[in-house]
Amino acid sequence: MKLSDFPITKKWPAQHPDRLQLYSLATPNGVKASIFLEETGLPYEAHFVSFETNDQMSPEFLSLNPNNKIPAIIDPDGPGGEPLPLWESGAMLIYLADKTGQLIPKDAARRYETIQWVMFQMGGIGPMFGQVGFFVKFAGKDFEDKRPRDRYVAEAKRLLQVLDRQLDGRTWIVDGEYSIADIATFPWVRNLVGFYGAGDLVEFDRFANVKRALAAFVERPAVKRGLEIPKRG
Ligand SMILES: N[C@@H](CCC(=O)N[C@@H](CS)C(=O)NCC(=O)O)C(=O)O
Repeated sequence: MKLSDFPITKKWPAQHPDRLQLYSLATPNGVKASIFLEETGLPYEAHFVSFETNDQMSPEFLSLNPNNKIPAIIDPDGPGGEPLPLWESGAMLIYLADKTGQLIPKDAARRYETIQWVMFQMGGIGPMFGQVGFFVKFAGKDFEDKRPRDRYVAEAKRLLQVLDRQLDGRTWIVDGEYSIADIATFPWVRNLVGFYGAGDLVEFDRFANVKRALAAFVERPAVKRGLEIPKRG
């Protein structure tokens, strides 16, 4: 199969078919992929998926990701030299780290530790912080009953506490080495206190180690670039 055989390339044509194709939007899940790609320098082409026009529901997008969510990629040079379509940002980070040999420890035990923290983000931080966003920033903020909001705020605090303990005495999440665990996690922390404006609710100031690591994360030049990719179409 060639890249041009993928229906998504009809809606988002590849200018550089030899490069990795990224279909995304600069959300906390989307920027995980663009930050990784900016950090490693793997050549890629970014395509803007607009939620305003429900692009993620188009037949072309669904042909790549039936779960109608960004980010998604096609690596034209996947395993065995064949194109590899992939979605779910955690799977993408692990795949790209293995492909490039970057941002994941080589040592087996630390590699699994890194994957463990990526899963912690995927199963905990992402879904729970996302719920906080719904109840604080989006439609749920007008609900009179504050119990659902408080439940997710409490869970977000608990997760921040876990992260804060892990970062105690460590620069980054896994043994001081910047990795895909950080790339998965910090866009969500940034979003919680930034875009969602939930910093006071989750008492963010209590989590000094998380605060310090987030500040270091957003100062990285590749992170600054990745946070703006893809550019709005
Ligand atoms: N677990 C997925 C979640 C992806 C996700 O929730 N993406 C959101 C944007 S941050 C999305 O595409 N939403 C569009 C929709 O639900 O229609 C991942 O990490 O890739």
